[in-house]
Amino acid sequence: MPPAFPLQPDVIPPRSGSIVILTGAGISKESGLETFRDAGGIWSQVRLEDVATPEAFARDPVRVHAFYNMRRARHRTMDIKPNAAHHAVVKLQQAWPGGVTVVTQNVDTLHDEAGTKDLIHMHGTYAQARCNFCDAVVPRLGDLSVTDICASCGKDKGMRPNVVWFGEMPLHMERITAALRDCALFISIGTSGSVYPAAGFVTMVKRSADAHTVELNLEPSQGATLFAEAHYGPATQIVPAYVESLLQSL
Ligand code: BJW
Repeated sequence: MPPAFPLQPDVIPPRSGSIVILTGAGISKESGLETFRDAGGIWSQVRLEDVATPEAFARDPVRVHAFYNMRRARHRTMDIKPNAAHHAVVKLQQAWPGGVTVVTQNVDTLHDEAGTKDLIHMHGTYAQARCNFCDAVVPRLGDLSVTDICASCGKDKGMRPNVVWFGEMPLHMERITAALRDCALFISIGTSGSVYPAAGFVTMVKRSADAHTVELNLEPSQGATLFAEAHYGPATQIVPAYVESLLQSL
């Protein structure tokens, strides 16, 4: 089916060139999940200092668990499913000869559910729990609580969502840096470009690789001027359209 939203890319990378896609909360918005910094978003409802730092967890773990239990339950019970943008990313990955690595800042599991391969959850996922004492990671789809006991080390009070909070080191940075260093095309989808190190990837790519850079977003992000090309509109329209236009070049 032709894309409902035709779109002409400025530059088509060589078919043997690899692609890195960075995604943020905007790609999951039309699936029914909230973004952080848009009007009415998560950070307008709760202070990040109260729920998204290791200090917050040390001070009030019950509150932090309630925040993530609520988001996990919303995903589970509100029939949240991957949308056309998540599926378009998979389509590109299946067809692009040079390979596509997907780096997501999102802690939801919509890319996984869409069938994305070579997927890096740089901020972890709320579908896993991690022990603060021994670092054991286990799947967790239901609620977490301070009374949970780690199956590996047997301690209580240490199980936390396996997500990266402010002040913590994002995950898999070596793998991400290697993918960015080699890529021919960097595509940023639905992220405000306000949280580092992800916000700096576009600059890293321009410095280390002779890569083309594209922003796909509802509106210009904080880092919009850093990108060579941009297309604006809802992710469910512009991502499938952009992917179709790349695939037509093959
Ligand atoms: C649509 C759409 C639609 C809407 N279609 N688009 C001072 C200067 C520089 C850096 C720092 C500083 N002080 C502290 C730092 C470091 C700090 C940081 O960046 N702070 C900034 C706030 C300044 N970063 C860290 O602490 C990170 N760690 C770190 O830096 O370690 C040291 C290190 C050193 C060297 C190398 C590597 C590391 C850790 C950051 C952890 C972020 N954690 C969170 C919470 C995770 C768990 C959870 O989800 O609860 O991650 S914060 C939150 O922001 C979440 C997100 O992943 C992240 C990014 O948000 P995102 O995805 O961009 O969402 P929004 O809401 O901001 O934007 C949505 C976008 O979608 C918008 O643009 C919309 O327009 C668009 N949109 N609808 C298309 N339908």
